[in-house]
Amino acid sequence: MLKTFSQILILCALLSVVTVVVLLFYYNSSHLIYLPQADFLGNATNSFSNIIKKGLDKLLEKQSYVLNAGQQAEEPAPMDTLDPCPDHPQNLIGPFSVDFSHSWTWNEVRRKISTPLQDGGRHKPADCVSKHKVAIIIPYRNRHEHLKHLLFYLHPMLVRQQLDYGIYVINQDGEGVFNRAKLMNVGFAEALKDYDYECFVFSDVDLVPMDDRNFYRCFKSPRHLSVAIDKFNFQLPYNTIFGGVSSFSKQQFLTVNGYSNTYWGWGGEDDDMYKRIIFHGMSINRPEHMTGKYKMIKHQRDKNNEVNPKNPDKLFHTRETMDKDGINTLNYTVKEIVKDRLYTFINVDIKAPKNILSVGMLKSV
Ligand SMILES: *[C@@H]1O[C@H](CO)[C@@H](O)[C@H](O)[C@H]1NC(C)=O
Ligand SMILES: *[C@@H]1O[C@H](CO)[C@@H](O)[C@H](O)[C@H]1NC(C)=O
Ligand SMILES: [Mn+2]
Repeated sequence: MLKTFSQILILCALLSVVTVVVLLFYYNSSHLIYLPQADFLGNATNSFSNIIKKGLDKLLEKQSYVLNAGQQAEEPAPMDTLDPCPDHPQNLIGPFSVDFSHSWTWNEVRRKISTPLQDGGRHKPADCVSKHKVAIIIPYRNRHEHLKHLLFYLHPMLVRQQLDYGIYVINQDGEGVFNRAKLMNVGFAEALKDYDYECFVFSDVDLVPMDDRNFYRCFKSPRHLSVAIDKFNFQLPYNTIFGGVSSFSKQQFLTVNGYSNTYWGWGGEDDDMYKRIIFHGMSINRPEHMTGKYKMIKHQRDKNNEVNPKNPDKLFHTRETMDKDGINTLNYTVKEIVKDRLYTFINVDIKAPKNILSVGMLKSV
Protein backbone atom coordinates (compact mmCIF):
# COMPACT_ATOMS: atom_id res chain seq x y z
CA MET A 1 0.00 0.00 0.00
CA LEU A 2 2.69 2.44 1.04
CA LYS A 3 4.77 1.32 -1.95
CA THR A 4 1.98 2.05 -4.45
CA PHE A 5 1.39 5.41 -2.84
CA SER A 6 5.01 6.45 -3.19
CA GLN A 7 5.06 5.20 -6.78
CA ILE A 8 2.07 7.42 -7.60
CA LEU A 9 3.79 10.31 -5.88
CA ILE A 10 6.94 9.85 -7.97
CA LEU A 11 4.86 9.57 -11.13
CA CYS A 12 3.04 12.81 -10.29
CA ALA A 13 6.32 14.61 -9.67
CA LEU A 14 7.73 13.37 -12.96
CA LEU A 15 4.62 14.44 -14.83
CA SER A 16 4.73 17.98 -13.46
CA VAL A 17 8.41 18.33 -14.32
CA VAL A 18 7.68 17.26 -17.90
CA THR A 19 4.74 19.69 -18.10
CA VAL A 20 6.87 22.59 -16.91
CA VAL A 21 9.63 21.76 -19.38
CA VAL A 22 7.18 21.48 -22.28
CA LEU A 23 5.44 24.72 -21.29
CA LEU A 24 8.75 26.51 -20.99
CA PHE A 25 9.88 25.32 -24.37
CA TYR A 26 6.62 26.24 -26.03
CA TYR A 27 6.43 29.66 -24.41
CA ASN A 28 10.01 30.35 -25.30
CA SER A 29 9.92 29.27 -28.92
CA SER A 30 6.58 30.84 -29.75
CA HIS A 31 7.90 34.18 -28.51
CA LEU A 32 11.09 33.73 -30.43
CA ILE A 33 9.16 33.59 -33.65
CA TYR A 34 6.94 36.49 -32.72
CA LEU A 35 9.31 38.96 -31.10
CA PRO A 36 11.71 40.13 -33.81
CA GLN A 37 8.86 41.51 -35.91
CA ALA A 38 7.10 42.84 -32.88
CA ASP A 39 8.88 44.21 -29.89
CA PHE A 40 11.67 44.28 -27.44
CA LEU A 41 10.76 43.83 -23.81
CA GLY A 42 13.12 46.24 -22.13
CA ASN A 43 14.98 45.17 -19.02
CA ALA A 44 13.49 41.98 -17.67
CA THR A 45 13.24 41.34 -13.98
CA ASN A 46 12.27 37.67 -14.18
CA SER A 47 13.96 34.70 -15.78
CA PHE A 48 11.19 34.05 -18.31
CA SER A 49 11.69 37.33 -20.12
CA ASN A 50 15.43 36.97 -19.74
CA ILE A 51 15.29 33.77 -21.75
CA ILE A 52 13.17 35.51 -24.35
CA LYS A 53 15.53 38.44 -24.50
CA LYS A 54 18.55 36.22 -25.01
CA GLY A 55 16.69 34.46 -27.81
CA LEU A 56 15.87 37.79 -29.36
CA ASP A 57 19.49 38.86 -29.13
CA LYS A 58 20.55 35.72 -30.97
CA LEU A 59 17.97 36.20 -33.68
CA LEU A 60 18.86 39.82 -34.19
CA GLU A 61 22.48 38.79 -34.50
CA LYS A 62 21.55 36.18 -37.07
CA GLN A 63 19.87 38.85 -39.13
CA SER A 64 23.45 39.81 -39.92
CA TYR A 65 23.90 42.92 -37.88
CA VAL A 66 27.54 43.58 -38.45
CA LEU A 67 28.80 44.37 -35.01
CA ASN A 68 32.50 44.75 -35.48
CA ALA A 69 32.51 46.26 -38.93
CA GLY A 70 33.94 49.67 -38.19
CA GLN A 71 34.78 50.90 -41.66
CA GLN A 72 34.31 54.58 -42.10
CA ALA A 73 32.49 56.28 -44.86
CA GLU A 74 34.58 57.80 -47.61
CA GLU A 75 34.58 61.55 -47.78
CA PRO A 76 35.84 63.77 -50.56
CA ALA A 77 39.20 65.41 -49.86
CA PRO A 78 38.72 69.00 -48.73
CA MET A 79 40.01 71.80 -50.92
CA ASP A 80 42.81 73.20 -48.86
CA THR A 81 46.53 73.68 -49.01
CA LEU A 82 46.97 71.31 -46.07
CA ASP A 83 46.90 67.58 -46.64
CA PRO A 84 44.11 65.55 -45.15
CA CYS A 85 44.95 63.91 -41.82
CA PRO A 86 45.84 60.20 -42.02
CA ASP A 87 43.13 57.63 -41.30
CA HIS A 88 45.27 56.34 -38.47
CA PRO A 89 46.57 59.25 -36.39
CA GLN A 90 50.25 58.99 -35.49
CA ASN A 91 50.04 60.16 -31.88
CA LEU A 92 47.72 57.55 -30.43
CA ILE A 93 48.86 55.89 -27.22
CA GLY A 94 46.33 53.06 -27.00
CA PRO A 95 45.13 52.18 -23.50
CA PHE A 96 45.61 54.79 -20.77
CA SER A 97 44.90 54.72 -17.08
CA VAL A 98 41.90 56.60 -15.74
CA ASP A 99 41.70 57.64 -12.12
CA PHE A 100 38.94 59.51 -10.30
CA SER A 101 40.53 59.71 -6.87
CA HIS A 102 41.73 63.29 -7.22
CA SER A 103 39.17 66.09 -7.28
CA TRP A 104 40.54 68.81 -9.57
CA THR A 105 39.29 72.37 -9.50
CA TRP A 106 38.07 73.80 -12.81
CA ASN A 107 41.13 76.03 -12.98
CA GLU A 108 43.44 73.06 -12.51
CA VAL A 109 41.69 71.22 -15.32
CA ARG A 110 41.91 74.28 -17.56
CA ARG A 111 45.60 74.72 -16.79
CA LYS A 112 46.34 71.09 -17.55
CA ILE A 113 44.42 70.54 -20.79
CA SER A 114 43.18 73.77 -22.35
CA THR A 115 46.36 74.94 -24.10
CA PRO A 116 45.49 73.72 -27.62
CA LEU A 117 41.75 74.42 -27.30
CA GLN A 118 39.66 77.24 -28.67
CA ASP A 119 36.67 78.82 -26.96
CA GLY A 120 33.63 76.61 -26.68
CA GLY A 121 35.72 73.45 -26.26
CA ARG A 122 36.69 73.41 -29.93
CA HIS A 123 39.77 72.02 -31.61
CA LYS A 124 41.07 70.99 -34.99
CA PRO A 125 44.53 69.84 -36.05
CA ALA A 126 46.93 72.59 -37.09
CA ASP A 127 49.01 70.59 -39.58
CA CYS A 128 46.40 68.65 -41.54
CA VAL A 129 42.73 68.83 -42.46
CA SER A 130 40.60 66.56 -40.31
CA LYS A 131 38.17 64.29 -42.13
CA HIS A 132 35.86 64.32 -39.14
CA LYS A 133 33.72 67.25 -38.04
CA VAL A 134 32.35 65.91 -34.78
CA ALA A 135 30.05 67.41 -32.16
CA ILE A 136 30.28 65.71 -28.78
CA ILE A 137 26.89 66.03 -27.07
CA ILE A 138 26.66 65.54 -23.30
CA PRO A 139 23.17 65.54 -21.72
CA TYR A 140 23.66 67.10 -18.33
CA ARG A 141 22.37 68.35 -15.02
CA ASN A 142 24.29 69.04 -11.85
CA ARG A 143 27.30 66.75 -12.35
CA HIS A 144 30.25 69.13 -12.09
CA GLU A 145 32.64 66.54 -10.67
CA HIS A 146 31.84 64.08 -13.44
CA LEU A 147 32.23 66.67 -16.17
CA LYS A 148 35.69 67.63 -14.88
CA HIS A 149 36.83 64.02 -14.86
CA LEU A 150 35.42 63.35 -18.32
CA LEU A 151 36.87 66.44 -20.00
CA PHE A 152 40.24 65.88 -18.36
CA TYR A 153 40.63 62.63 -20.31
CA LEU A 154 38.40 63.27 -23.31
CA HIS A 155 39.92 66.48 -24.70
CA PRO A 156 43.50 65.15 -24.97
CA MET A 157 42.16 61.96 -26.54
CA LEU A 158 40.09 63.81 -29.16
CA VAL A 159 43.09 66.01 -29.97
CA ARG A 160 45.20 62.89 -30.52
CA GLN A 161 42.44 61.50 -32.75
CA GLN A 162 42.84 64.61 -34.96
CA LEU A 163 39.18 65.46 -35.03
CA ASP A 164 37.68 68.82 -35.92
CA TYR A 165 35.41 68.82 -32.90
CA GLY A 166 33.46 70.74 -30.27
CA ILE A 167 32.04 69.66 -26.91
CA TYR A 168 28.46 70.67 -26.09
CA VAL A 169 27.12 70.30 -22.57
CA ILE A 170 23.34 70.38 -22.79
CA ASN A 171 22.02 71.35 -19.38
CA GLN A 172 18.42 70.69 -18.45
CA ASP A 173 17.14 73.86 -16.81
CA GLY A 174 15.04 73.59 -13.65
CA GLU A 175 14.15 70.71 -11.37
CA GLY A 176 11.67 68.82 -13.54
CA VAL A 177 11.94 65.18 -14.59
CA PHE A 178 15.15 64.53 -16.51
CA ASN A 179 14.97 63.62 -20.19
CA ARG A 180 18.29 62.39 -21.56
CA ALA A 181 16.99 61.71 -25.06
CA LYS A 182 15.35 65.08 -25.57
CA LEU A 183 18.53 66.83 -24.40
CA MET A 184 20.49 64.89 -27.01
CA ASN A 185 18.07 66.03 -29.71
CA VAL A 186 18.57 69.60 -28.52
CA GLY A 187 22.35 69.09 -28.68
CA PHE A 188 22.09 67.90 -32.28
CA ALA A 189 20.01 70.93 -33.31
CA GLU A 190 22.10 73.49 -31.41
CA ALA A 191 25.50 72.13 -32.51
CA LEU A 192 24.37 72.40 -36.14
CA LYS A 193 23.62 76.09 -35.59
CA ASP A 194 27.19 76.51 -34.38
CA TYR A 195 29.17 74.71 -37.10
CA ASP A 196 28.81 72.45 -40.09
CA TYR A 197 29.12 69.20 -38.12
CA GLU A 198 28.77 65.93 -40.00
CA CYS A 199 29.05 63.56 -37.07
CA PHE A 200 27.54 63.44 -33.57
CA VAL A 201 28.82 61.53 -30.58
CA PHE A 202 26.32 61.34 -27.71
CA SER A 203 27.99 60.64 -24.40
CA ASP A 204 26.89 60.16 -20.83
CA VAL A 205 28.83 62.47 -18.52
CA ASP A 206 30.04 59.59 -16.34
CA LEU A 207 31.60 57.38 -19.03
CA VAL A 208 35.31 57.95 -19.52
CA PRO A 209 37.03 56.10 -22.38
CA MET A 210 40.20 54.17 -21.53
CA ASP A 211 41.71 53.71 -25.00
CA ASP A 212 42.22 56.33 -27.71
CA ARG A 213 41.87 53.77 -30.49
CA ASN A 214 38.14 53.95 -29.77
CA PHE A 215 37.44 56.57 -32.44
CA TYR A 216 34.88 59.27 -31.71
CA ARG A 217 33.92 59.34 -35.39
CA CYS A 218 31.08 58.23 -37.59
CA PHE A 219 30.84 54.99 -39.51
CA LYS A 220 28.70 53.41 -42.18
CA SER A 221 26.00 52.73 -39.62
CA PRO A 222 25.24 54.11 -36.15
CA ARG A 223 27.86 52.98 -33.68
CA HIS A 224 27.67 51.90 -30.06
CA LEU A 225 31.00 52.87 -28.51
CA SER A 226 30.70 52.03 -24.81
CA VAL A 227 30.86 48.27 -25.20
CA ALA A 228 33.05 47.33 -22.24
CA ILE A 229 32.23 49.27 -19.06
CA ASP A 230 33.94 48.38 -15.79
CA LYS A 231 30.60 48.52 -13.95
CA PHE A 232 29.31 45.67 -16.14
CA ASN A 233 32.56 43.68 -15.77
CA PHE A 234 33.67 44.93 -19.19
CA GLN A 235 30.87 42.90 -20.79
CA LEU A 236 27.81 43.94 -22.78
CA PRO A 237 24.82 43.56 -20.40
CA TYR A 238 22.71 42.50 -23.40
CA ASN A 239 23.41 42.40 -27.11
CA THR A 240 20.97 45.06 -28.26
CA ILE A 241 22.10 47.64 -25.70
CA PHE A 242 22.70 51.07 -27.23
CA GLY A 243 23.10 53.31 -24.15
CA GLY A 244 26.14 55.17 -22.86
CA VAL A 245 28.17 56.50 -25.80
CA SER A 246 27.07 56.31 -29.44
CA SER A 247 27.79 57.99 -32.76
CA PHE A 248 25.62 58.98 -35.73
CA SER A 249 26.36 60.78 -38.94
CA LYS A 250 24.03 63.71 -39.50
CA GLN A 251 22.18 61.73 -42.15
CA GLN A 252 21.83 58.62 -39.98
CA PHE A 253 20.39 60.70 -37.14
CA LEU A 254 17.90 62.43 -39.44
CA THR A 255 16.91 59.10 -40.98
CA VAL A 256 15.74 57.75 -37.61
CA ASN A 257 14.17 61.13 -36.73
CA GLY A 258 16.57 61.47 -33.79
CA TYR A 259 15.60 60.24 -30.35
CA SER A 260 12.10 60.13 -28.94
CA ASN A 261 11.27 63.23 -26.89
CA THR A 262 8.87 61.39 -24.61
CA TYR A 263 11.05 59.19 -22.39
CA TRP A 264 10.92 61.12 -19.10
CA GLY A 265 12.97 59.68 -16.23
CA TRP A 266 15.40 56.81 -16.41
CA GLY A 267 15.44 53.97 -18.89
CA GLY A 268 14.26 52.86 -22.28
CA GLU A 269 15.18 55.80 -24.54
CA ASP A 270 18.30 53.98 -25.75
CA ASP A 271 16.33 50.79 -26.46
CA ASP A 272 13.84 52.91 -28.40
CA MET A 273 16.74 54.28 -30.45
CA TYR A 274 18.02 50.78 -31.15
CA LYS A 275 14.62 49.92 -32.56
CA ARG A 276 14.47 53.09 -34.65
CA ILE A 277 17.76 52.07 -36.23
CA ILE A 278 16.62 48.52 -37.00
CA PHE A 279 13.17 49.63 -38.22
CA HIS A 280 14.85 52.02 -40.68
CA GLY A 281 16.81 49.15 -42.16
CA MET A 282 20.13 50.01 -40.58
CA SER A 283 22.32 48.01 -38.24
CA ILE A 284 24.67 49.04 -35.47
CA ASN A 285 28.40 48.52 -35.29
CA ARG A 286 30.80 48.45 -32.38
CA PRO A 287 34.53 48.80 -31.69
CA GLU A 288 36.60 45.83 -30.61
CA HIS A 289 36.13 44.84 -27.01
CA MET A 290 39.72 45.73 -26.19
CA THR A 291 39.46 49.31 -27.42
CA GLY A 292 35.87 49.94 -26.28
CA LYS A 293 36.74 50.03 -22.58
CA TYR A 294 35.23 52.61 -20.23
CA LYS A 295 35.46 53.56 -16.61
CA MET A 296 32.16 54.69 -15.14
CA ILE A 297 32.10 57.28 -12.37
CA LYS A 298 30.09 55.88 -9.48
CA HIS A 299 27.08 57.85 -8.36
CA GLN A 300 23.70 57.75 -6.64
CA ARG A 301 20.56 57.96 -8.75
CA ASP A 302 19.85 61.63 -9.51
CA LYS A 303 16.89 63.45 -8.05
CA ASN A 304 13.97 63.49 -10.46
CA ASN A 305 15.53 60.89 -12.72
CA GLU A 306 13.87 57.84 -11.19
CA VAL A 307 13.21 54.72 -13.22
CA ASN A 308 10.00 55.44 -15.09
CA PRO A 309 7.86 52.29 -14.99
CA LYS A 310 5.90 53.52 -18.00
CA ASN A 311 8.93 53.62 -20.29
CA PRO A 312 9.31 49.88 -21.06
CA ASP A 313 5.71 49.73 -22.34
CA LYS A 314 6.41 52.54 -24.77
CA LEU A 315 8.88 50.26 -26.52
CA PHE A 316 5.98 48.30 -27.94
CA HIS A 317 4.97 51.33 -29.99
CA THR A 318 8.24 52.58 -31.41
CA ARG A 319 7.35 51.56 -34.93
CA GLU A 320 4.13 53.60 -34.97
CA THR A 321 5.47 56.63 -33.10
CA MET A 322 9.03 57.08 -34.36
CA ASP A 323 8.22 59.23 -37.38
CA LYS A 324 6.00 61.61 -35.40
CA ASP A 325 8.10 61.92 -32.26
CA GLY A 326 11.69 63.09 -32.60
CA ILE A 327 13.77 65.77 -34.26
CA ASN A 328 10.76 66.82 -36.34
CA THR A 329 8.65 67.61 -33.25
CA LEU A 330 11.39 68.93 -30.97
CA ASN A 331 10.28 71.91 -28.92
CA TYR A 332 12.50 73.74 -26.42
CA THR A 333 13.77 77.15 -25.36
CA VAL A 334 17.44 78.04 -25.05
CA LYS A 335 17.91 80.11 -21.91
CA GLU A 336 21.66 80.67 -22.03
CA ILE A 337 24.76 79.74 -24.02
CA VAL A 338 28.14 80.04 -22.31
CA LYS A 339 31.38 79.44 -24.17
CA ASP A 340 33.99 78.20 -21.76
CA ARG A 341 37.43 77.20 -22.97
CA LEU A 342 36.56 73.57 -22.21
CA TYR A 343 32.99 73.37 -23.53
CA THR A 344 29.96 75.13 -24.90
CA PHE A 345 27.34 75.10 -22.16
CA ILE A 346 23.74 75.35 -23.37
CA ASN A 347 21.08 75.76 -20.71
CA VAL A 348 17.73 74.71 -22.08
CA ASP A 349 14.13 74.57 -20.94
CA ILE A 350 12.64 71.35 -22.31
CA LYS A 351 9.22 71.79 -20.67
CA ALA A 352 9.74 68.98 -18.22
CA PRO A 353 6.89 67.73 -16.04
CA LYS A 354 7.36 68.43 -12.30
CA ASN A 355 7.53 64.80 -11.28
CA ILE A 356 7.18 61.35 -12.70
CA LEU A 357 3.49 61.13 -11.74
CA SER A 358 2.60 64.08 -13.96
CA VAL A 359 4.39 62.68 -17.02
CA GLY A 360 1.26 61.16 -18.51
CA MET A 361 -0.47 64.54 -18.52
CA LEU A 362 1.97 65.85 -21.09
CA LYS A 363 1.07 64.15 -24.32
CA SER A 364 3.49 64.36 -27.26
CA VAL A 365 5.73 67.14 -25.93
C1 LIG B 1 17.94 48.64 -19.56
O1 LIG B 1 19.21 48.83 -18.95
C2 LIG B 1 20.14 49.53 -19.73
C3 LIG B 1 21.49 49.51 -19.04
O2 LIG B 1 21.44 49.98 -17.74
C4 LIG B 1 19.61 50.92 -20.01
O3 LIG B 1 20.52 51.61 -20.81
C5 LIG B 1 18.25 50.82 -20.68
O4 LIG B 1 17.71 52.09 -20.86
C6 LIG B 1 17.30 49.98 -19.85
N1 LIG B 1 16.03 49.78 -20.57
C7 LIG B 1 14.85 49.94 -19.98
C8 LIG B 1 13.65 49.64 -20.81
O5 LIG B 1 14.73 50.27 -18.81
C1 LIG C 1 6.15 74.53 -28.00
O1 LIG C 1 5.73 74.60 -26.67
C2 LIG C 1 5.06 75.83 -26.35
C3 LIG C 1 4.80 75.87 -24.86
O2 LIG C 1 4.47 74.62 -24.37
C4 LIG C 1 3.79 75.95 -27.18
O3 LIG C 1 3.16 77.19 -26.91
C5 LIG C 1 4.15 75.88 -28.65
O4 LIG C 1 2.98 75.88 -29.44
C6 LIG C 1 4.98 74.64 -28.95
N1 LIG C 1 5.44 74.70 -30.32
C7 LIG C 1 5.39 73.66 -31.15
C8 LIG C 1 5.94 73.87 -32.50
O5 LIG C 1 4.91 72.59 -30.82
MN1 LIG D 1 25.20 57.06 -14.89
